[in-house]
Amino acid sequence: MSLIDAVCVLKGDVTGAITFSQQSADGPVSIKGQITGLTEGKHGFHIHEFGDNTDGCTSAGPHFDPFKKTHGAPEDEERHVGDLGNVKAGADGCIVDIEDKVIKLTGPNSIIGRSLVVHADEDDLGKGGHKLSKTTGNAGARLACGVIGIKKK
Ligand SMILES: [Cu+2]
Ligand SMILES: [Zn+2]
Repeated sequence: MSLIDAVCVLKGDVTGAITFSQQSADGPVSIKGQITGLTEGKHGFHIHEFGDNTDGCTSAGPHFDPFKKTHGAPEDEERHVGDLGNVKAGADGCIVDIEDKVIKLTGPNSIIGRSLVVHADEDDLGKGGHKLSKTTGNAGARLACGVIGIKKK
């Protein structure tokens, strides 16, 4: 029995449904689901600051970054809270199965009410040397997004 579960329905050029589960107050969050329609390869996968889709995925704003860090990999000390790295799509689709220690479903790192975004390109995890590497990982267009809400029991 998890403490709290959240869910996000991704809509846009690709579609998907992703659930977030946190088992204990300080525990990691497990992120599971599927995305349909992605091209094969890696795609940036982030929590963005705003749960606002009034102007499509653009109004989701920048990466969720309450501590004013630079963009990085999920395992880096220096990362945005929202930096979940990449998901990887194969010929038969994309299964998401990630565990993250930084995002939470309660408290200051809570992602509830914010947006999940999947990108056209690979997130370079801040190490690509592009002018956007340190802010967005140069992950390209926002293919789909959705607001993260509390999941029905
Ligand atoms: Cu993003
Ligand atoms: Zn970031």
